[in-house]
Amino acid sequence: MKIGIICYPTYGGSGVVATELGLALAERGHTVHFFSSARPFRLRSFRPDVYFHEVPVVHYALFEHTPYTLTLSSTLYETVQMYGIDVIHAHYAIPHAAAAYMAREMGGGKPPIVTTLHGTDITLVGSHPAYAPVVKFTIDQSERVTAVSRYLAEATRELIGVTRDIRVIPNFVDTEVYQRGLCTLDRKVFAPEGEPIIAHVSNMRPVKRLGDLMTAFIKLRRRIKAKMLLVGDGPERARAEMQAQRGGVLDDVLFLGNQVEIHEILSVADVYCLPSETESFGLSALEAMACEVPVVATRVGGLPEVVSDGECGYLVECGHTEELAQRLWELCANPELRMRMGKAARARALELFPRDKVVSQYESVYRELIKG
Ligand code: GMT
Repeated sequence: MKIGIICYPTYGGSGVVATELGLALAERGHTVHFFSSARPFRLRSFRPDVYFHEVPVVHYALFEHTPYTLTLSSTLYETVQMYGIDVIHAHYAIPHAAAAYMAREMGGGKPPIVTTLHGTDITLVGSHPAYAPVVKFTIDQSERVTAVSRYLAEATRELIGVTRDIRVIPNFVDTEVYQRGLCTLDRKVFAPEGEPIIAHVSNMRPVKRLGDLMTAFIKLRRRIKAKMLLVGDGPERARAEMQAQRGGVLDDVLFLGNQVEIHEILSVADVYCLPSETESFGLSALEAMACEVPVVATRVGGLPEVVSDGECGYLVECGHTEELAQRLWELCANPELRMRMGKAARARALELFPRDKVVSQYESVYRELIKG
């Protein structure tokens, strides 16, 4: 099959899932065309069956904001005509589903569209009255719609009033890459005295609640020596750095910025923490689980579908920093417990979210459409 994948190029779960899916499809013999404003960061090496189409951003004095949706629609349409793409897969509804719709209509109703909802395209941005009508319309107009968790499928019905069928296809992890045994990093670089290491990976937006993470870490440090690795960058980083400094823990918190080899960092971690306000899935938690790292996360959104409470980590109430600190302490202070939970976490990742099983589900969605 020839599959067109639209995604965001930057650090973020939807771009990661889209890129890893495309690469896995290419490995299975399909031809994949990626569409994005820049090369997706996980699309590193060359493959003859993987194309990347950079969507132009055309400025003009009259435009206060460049109409990216239009250039994406044109790029999609042209590429479909030229390469005979069989199906367009839009990752993240805004504005990708709208551009796919426009390209399909320009092409006389072809090719069919699969839209995958990732989370904030519904929960934070998509349900805003300024976007909701077009998000609902383009979801309704897609031939198939998938969501990364049961929670997100339900939220799409509740928040936007979508009534059509939404298939749940969870995110996945490549357990061959994300595994502890392959790590080449020396954990002493981060924790010279053998301190337990807590890791967090995010785009550091308010929804990730870095303030809660830092408050909990400051509380934890009063009880035990520990280090924290923060991977990623974003608007809340500076505030978190200040909080760490004021709390007297800056020496124990390492802000590593955006990183590509996340599995290396996760593999030296002892606990993963994701205290988000909302999280449709929590891909980074799954990646940590695959590396045998138990997770302490909030009981929100799709996280309970990923992290089983008391088995591969703990779920806590959002905003309860005392409970968060307590659970972090339990794992930091007890190597036997975190090892047992880490093993259970990897077993769950292998059982429920392995790459091949999930990629096959997407493949069968495409096949249904192409046959149809
Ligand atoms: O908000 C983010 O963290 C980025 C966003 C994205 O566009 O990648 O993440 C969403 O999609 C991921 C991949 O499906 C999910 O794992 C994240 O849980 C989801 N984020 C939220 O729901 C906040």
